[in-house]
Amino acid sequence: MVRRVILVLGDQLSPELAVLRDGDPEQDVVVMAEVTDEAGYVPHHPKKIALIFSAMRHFAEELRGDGWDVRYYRLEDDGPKSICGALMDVHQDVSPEEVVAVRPGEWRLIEALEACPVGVTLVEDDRFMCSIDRFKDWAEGRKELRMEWFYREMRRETGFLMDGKDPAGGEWNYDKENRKPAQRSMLQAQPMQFTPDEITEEVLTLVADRFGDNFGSLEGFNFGVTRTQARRALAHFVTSQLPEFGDTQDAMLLDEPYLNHALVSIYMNIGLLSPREVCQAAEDAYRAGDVPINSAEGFIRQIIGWREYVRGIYFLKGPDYTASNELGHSRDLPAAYWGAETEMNCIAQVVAQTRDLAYAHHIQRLMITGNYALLLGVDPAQVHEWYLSVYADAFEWVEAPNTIGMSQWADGGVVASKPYVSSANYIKKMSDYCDGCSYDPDVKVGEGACPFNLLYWDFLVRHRDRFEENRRMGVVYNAWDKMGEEKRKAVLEGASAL
Ligand code: FAD
Ligand code: DLZ
Ligand code: SF4
Repeated sequence: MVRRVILVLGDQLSPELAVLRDGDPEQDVVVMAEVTDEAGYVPHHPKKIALIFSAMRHFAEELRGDGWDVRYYRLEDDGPKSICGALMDVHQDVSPEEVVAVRPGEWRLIEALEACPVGVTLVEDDRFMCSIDRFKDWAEGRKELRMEWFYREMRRETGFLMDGKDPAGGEWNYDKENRKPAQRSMLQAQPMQFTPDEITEEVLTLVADRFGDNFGSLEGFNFGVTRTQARRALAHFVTSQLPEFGDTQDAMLLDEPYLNHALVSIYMNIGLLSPREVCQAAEDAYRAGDVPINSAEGFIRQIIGWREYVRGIYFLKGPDYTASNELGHSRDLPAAYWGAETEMNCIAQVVAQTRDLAYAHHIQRLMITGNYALLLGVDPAQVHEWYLSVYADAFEWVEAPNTIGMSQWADGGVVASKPYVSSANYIKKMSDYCDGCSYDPDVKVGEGACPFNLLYWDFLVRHRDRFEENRRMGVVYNAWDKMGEEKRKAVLEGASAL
C-alpha cells in the first residue's frame, strides 16, 4: 500500500522540502517529471532547461540513494505532457491515499495542480524565511510597501547581522557605499565553473535536439547541478568575491559578465542552496573579519530583503499581477533583445552575455535592458516574457515583481516609488560600455545622440501628469523646463524619429 505520492518539481530540489521531510521512503512514492508543458510555456533559454533537467536527474539519484522509490519521467521517453498527467499516471499505478506537493512558485502551475483530477494537497514552501501569510500581515493597512521597512523586520526576525537589538556596524543599510563606478582593479575572481558529467552531457544532447531553436547558446554549459557543487560555488564566492561585492555591486564592465556577483540565484531558486545557508556563510565571513560590513550587509539584504519581499508581492497581488500595464505601454520588444544587430553597445553587451550565459547581473537587467524597454514604452507583458525566458534563474514569483514592478513600473508604483529610468549619463558613469559605441553619451540631440538621452526626456514628457508631483522627480522636470524651446523640440523630434 502506498500512503502518499509526493510531487517534487524542478525548482524544489531540496532534501529539506516540507513534503520530503514529512515523508517516509517506506510508504511513499516520489514523482518527478520532465514535461513539455513546463519546458515550453515560454521559450526558455536552453541552458536554463539543461540546468533544471540535469539537477532534477541528479537529485532523483540522490533520493534513490536515500531509499526513496522515485518515478522519474524523462522528456525523451515522450510520456505525460504535463505535471498533472504524470501524477495521474502514477496515481493509477499505485492508488495512494493522498497526493501532496509544496505549493509551486507560479500561479499558472498552482491552478493546474488545483484542477488536477487526482486531488493534490498543497503545503507551504517553508524554504523561504517569510511565509505568504506573514507577508500579508506585514502589508496589511500600509499605504506603501517599501522594501526597506520589510527588510528591517526580517533582520530582527532572522537575527542576521544583528548585535542584540542593533544592526551590526550601526547602520541598517550601507547602500551609499555600494555605488562605485566601474574600475577593472575592483575585479577579484570569476564564479566557480563545473565540467559537465555524463548525466549533464546526456541532458545537453536532449536539450540541443528539442530546444536548440530557442534563443540562447548551450555552448560552454558550466553550472553546478548538485548540492555539493552549489556549496562549493558558494564557498568560493564568499572567500574570493564577497569582500569586494559591495564596491562593484552597481558597476558594469565590457566583457565582464559577473564582476563580483555571486551567481547563486540559479542554485537557490531550484533548491540546491537554501537562502539561510547562503546568508549564514556571508555572516560568518563578516564575523571572522574577512568581509567588510558594506559587502556583507549589501549581499544579505538582497536575499532576506529583496528576494523575500518580491515573493511576498507576487503572492499578495495575485494571478493578474503579470497583466499590469499602468503606463499603457504597447510597443513590441525590439528584435535586438532576441539577438538582432544593434549599434547600441550597452544593449549589445548585455544581450550577448544573456544569449551565451543565461545570466546578467542586476544592474544590467535593471538599467540597461529594463531601462531601455521602459523608455521605449514596450508592452510590459512582452518584457515579462523575455525576462522569464532568457535567464537561468527565472521563475515567475521572483521575475514578475522585478520586471512588472521594479523595472517597468507597470504595477503603478507598488514595488518602485519612482520609475527606474536614466539617460546615458548613468550608463557612462557606471560602466565603460560607451567607450567605442557608435553613439555618444554626451550628445543629447542631433547626429550621434545616444538613444537613452532622447528617450529619457520623451518618457518624462509623455508621463508628465503622472510623475510631475513625485517629490523625487520634480528636479528633472525643472531641468526640462529650463531647457531652451528649440532644444526641447529637437529632443522630442529625435525621439519620435527613433
Ligand atoms: P547577486 O548580485 O550576487 O545577489 C545575491 C542574491 O540576492 C541573488 O542570487 C538573488 O537571490 C538575490 N537578489 C538580488 N537582487 C534581487 C532582486 N531584485 N529580487 C530578488 N532577489 C534578488 N532574480 C531572480 O532570481 N530571478 C529572476 O527571474 C530575476 N529577474 C529579474 C528581472 C529584472 C527586470 C530585474 C531588474 C531583476 C531580476 N532579478 C531576478 C533580480 C536580480 O537581478 C538577480 O537575482 C541577480 O542578478 C542574480 O544574480 P546573482 O546571484 O549573481 O546575484
Ligand atoms: C522551468 C521548468 C522547466 C523548464 N521544466 C520543468 C519540468 O520539466 N518539470 C518540472 O517539474 N519543472 C520544470 N520547470 C519549473 C516549473 O516550470 C515551474 O517554474 C516551477 O515549478 C514553479 O515553481
Ligand atoms: Fe549605450 Fe548610449 Fe552608451 Fe552607447 S552611448 S553604450 S547606446 S548609453
